[in-house]
Amino acid sequence: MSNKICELLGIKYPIFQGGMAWIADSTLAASVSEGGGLGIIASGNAPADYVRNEIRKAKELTDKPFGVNILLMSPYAEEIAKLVCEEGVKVVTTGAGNPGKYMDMWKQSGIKVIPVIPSVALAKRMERVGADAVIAEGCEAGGHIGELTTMVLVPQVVDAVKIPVVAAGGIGDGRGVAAAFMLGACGVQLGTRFLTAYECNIHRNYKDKVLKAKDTDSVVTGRCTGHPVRVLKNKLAKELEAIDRYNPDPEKVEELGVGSLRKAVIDGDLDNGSFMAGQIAGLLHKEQSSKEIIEEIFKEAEEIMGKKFW
Ligand code: TUI
Repeated sequence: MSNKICELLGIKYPIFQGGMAWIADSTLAASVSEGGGLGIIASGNAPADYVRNEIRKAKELTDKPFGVNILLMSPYAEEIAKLVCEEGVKVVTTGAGNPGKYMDMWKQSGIKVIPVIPSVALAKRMERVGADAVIAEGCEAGGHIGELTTMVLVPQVVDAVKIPVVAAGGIGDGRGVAAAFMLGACGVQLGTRFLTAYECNIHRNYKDKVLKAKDTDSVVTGRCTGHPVRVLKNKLAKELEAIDRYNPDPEKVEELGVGSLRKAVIDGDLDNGSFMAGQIAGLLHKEQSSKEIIEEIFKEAEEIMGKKFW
């Protein structure tokens, strides 16, 4: 059976690995692409040279398609937007903003553009300016999130646009994938599940924190800044939560947040790190290779659906 996302991108399974800042490097992205999904290198707030190097490393590791995620609030977004054209990247996903101003340049370079959107209005705008598909991300997701849950966002976006919709947020296994397809999505993006991949080079403390998390262990911080972020609970998250609740102070939140993702990913600093993860972390208890993750998920989804639907 044909699937619009698989056809659009030339991949085996309609699954993307989320472009997680500081986390999704060429090793993780290439492992997902080799496993039949779409691996995505995160540019986060990194300079263009870092991203160029990761793109070149990924090309050495796989000849399958992979993508680059551009965080639109990065100071290097403009430079990286040009770099993906120079490097012949096949797919760009975007986060935390409106990529409208880069759209023509990317389309002229033959790049498939798939923005992450948290609302129907932005999905429609993205379709109008030429997006090839959209990723509708619900607030169950880790990291920077919108207001709506995946369950309500996905079907409303599906009804509002003609381009394919990829569902993200709260999906961790074959049941979640089957549910996303029932809502009308024709692909999925998973971040948190790939944190448990052997090929995911995060600090041991980060991986263990995800593997040990239970259903209620994440919290949304930074609401007062206008950029709410879902993280696993720890000392820093409690401090940030208290600021939001009792004494909203965006500058204080920014100050505490600076470098905190690095502290989690590189240093494994359990008190002061920002351990971004989605609500589905509570479901995850084992490490696997990216290929095993993808194959297990689609075997389970196929069993539930009673047929191959991709
Ligand atoms: O971007 C993400 N997730 C992220 S980015 C990130 S790095 C970061 N670190 C600290 C503070 C904030 C971010 C960690 N996780 N997901 C995609 C996503 N995009 N979620 C929400 C949005 C979004 C929000 C508003 C997309 C577009 C948008 O548009 C506003 C507008 O301009 O209309």
